[in-house]
Amino acid sequence: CPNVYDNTKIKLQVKFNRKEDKDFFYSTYEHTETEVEKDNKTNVMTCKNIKNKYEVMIEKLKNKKLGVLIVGIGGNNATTMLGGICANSKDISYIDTYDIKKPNYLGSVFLSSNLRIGYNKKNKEHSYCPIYKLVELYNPEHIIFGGWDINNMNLKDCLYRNKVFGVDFIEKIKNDLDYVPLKSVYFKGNFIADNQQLRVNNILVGTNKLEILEKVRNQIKEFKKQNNLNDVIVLWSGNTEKTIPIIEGVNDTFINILGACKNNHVSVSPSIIYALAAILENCPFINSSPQNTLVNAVVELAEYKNVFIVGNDLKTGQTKIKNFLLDFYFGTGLKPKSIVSYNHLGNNDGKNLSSDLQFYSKKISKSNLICDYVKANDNLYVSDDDMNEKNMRSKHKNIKNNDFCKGDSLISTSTDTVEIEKDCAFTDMLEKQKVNSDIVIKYVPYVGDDKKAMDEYISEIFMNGKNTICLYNICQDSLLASPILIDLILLVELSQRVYFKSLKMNDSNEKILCNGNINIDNYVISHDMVSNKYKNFKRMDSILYLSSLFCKSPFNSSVYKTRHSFFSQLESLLNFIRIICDLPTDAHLDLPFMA
Ligand code: NAI
Ligand code: DG6
Repeated sequence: CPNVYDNTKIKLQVKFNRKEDKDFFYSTYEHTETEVEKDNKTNVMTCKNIKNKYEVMIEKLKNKKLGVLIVGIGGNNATTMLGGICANSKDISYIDTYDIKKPNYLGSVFLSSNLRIGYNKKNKEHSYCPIYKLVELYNPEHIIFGGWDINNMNLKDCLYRNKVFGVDFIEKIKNDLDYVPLKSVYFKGNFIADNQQLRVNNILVGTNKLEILEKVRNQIKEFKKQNNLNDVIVLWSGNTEKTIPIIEGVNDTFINILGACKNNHVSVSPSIIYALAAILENCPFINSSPQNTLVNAVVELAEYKNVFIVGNDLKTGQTKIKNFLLDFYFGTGLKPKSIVSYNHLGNNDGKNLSSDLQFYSKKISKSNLICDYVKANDNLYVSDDDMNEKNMRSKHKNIKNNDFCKGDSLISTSTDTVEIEKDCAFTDMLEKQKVNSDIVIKYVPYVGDDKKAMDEYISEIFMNGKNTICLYNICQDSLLASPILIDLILLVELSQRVYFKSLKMNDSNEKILCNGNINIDNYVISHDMVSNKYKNFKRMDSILYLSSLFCKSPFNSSVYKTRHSFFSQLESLLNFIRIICDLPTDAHLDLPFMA
């Protein structure tokens, strides 16, 4: 897509007293974490405060050129994001039914929300500022976009097919989206629903999956070269795929998955091919869908190459509200007991999800949230424990399908017991049953992108009373999702320019993927790890946990467990911004007012 507009709306407007040179801004940060040890016999927790000092540097953007390759570029979310960015860039006016409208970036944390920077002594008021005025972000309107789709429809026609924007809007931007998607990765094997078959007319061919992987790498190289880009980010915005089985010797290590590609193993999905290709080309990979693309083999490669990976699934509507409602419940000492989430929609995403296997991936993703809250608030459920444990143990015996992860034949079933067992370890399952939770999604073509969502929350209140809250939400699904795609791109780009030096950093911890070169047949990856070290500074971990705010099912490393609290996800992102701007983190204590 041409992206030639010079837009200077996004620029720094806050002055700091921080060090800088021609390439970097510098700041320092002292972090205190409490190390907790619990004695299970006495139930006593011993706490020790651990301090660590960091030096931080952010690389200046200067003339950096960023490209983004979108998988599923003809889809609703992708074309909505591109149309929105284009309209903002051209600053068009358009008629929306009756009124004249201007474009905006509502729904993007980076481009529309404010952060508290401090306290204004004169006015005795808190001071707030849009994030993009505080930290140097890449202007989305300067990104060079390209991408793949299994359907070869030109994007300007996709805008009409997808039915998100009105006709006047489309007419004003469509020529800027004159682009035919690249040939794509498509494998038989129900990765996406059978009902998508009619779209498949634009695919790469090869004798095996390894050959296809190489072709995708070449497409990325070509895009980078043709557009003279410094960096490329690959974003999966394709249909939800089925959840693939985790198989030892196949997708557990990078070397094994290369072998699996070569042998055309049925579990290697298209999204895994894009992820591997991206990382091998040193491009971060974002998974905006729920499926488990980020298998251990992908993670291992990403960590080895120090390339960022982000997933899974966008937290846009129902789950976003669920997230902060759970903050409200648990934060105020209420006890959720039943959460039922229903929605129907009629876009192509809904059509794909009307197939059991793909629905299963989405269901898992939409259900994940509650587990962590329950674990962190175990004290609320003590009296329920006996009952639940008895119930679940007896159900557990009846589970027939609990080994789906080990085989290839994942079959979606309708009983909750089986689905829960498939998703969680037994202990998690117990946790989960403390709160009944169910997810229903129906495909109703007539409603198109205007998703209708209904939620019922029942919580226990004082003296065993009950409090029921029902929500009815009509939303334009793709308009909620697209700004989050922009945020993820901006976050990953920013994170690529941020380096930390910990005084306690231990360099000897670096992973070694293989000794020397990896050589599978004629496929050679040289051991040319691009070090992310710069003047002894290091980038953050490959698994970019700061993206949790934007993901329904935040993917995290085995070292750090995901924190599902919406408040803590938002604050961790904002504190990250504060740290790199040499501002103190916000403790949310209004001590200056007391002085
Ligand atoms: P969509 O169905 O409109 O677009 C997906 C596109 O991907 C289609 O154009 C399809 O042809 C293409 N595609 C499928 N497999 C491909 C492959 N292997 N290579 C290249 N292209 C491929 O779906 P939409 O609404 O854009 O959603 C995209 C994803 O984002 C879905 O997984 C959806 O569940 C997820 N999502 C959507 C949210 C929303 O609010 N709209 C929120 C959270 C996640
Ligand atoms: C129906 O649930 C379709 C899905 O793709 C959702 O629209 C999407 O995942 C958004 O989910 P949520 O729960 O954040 O509204």
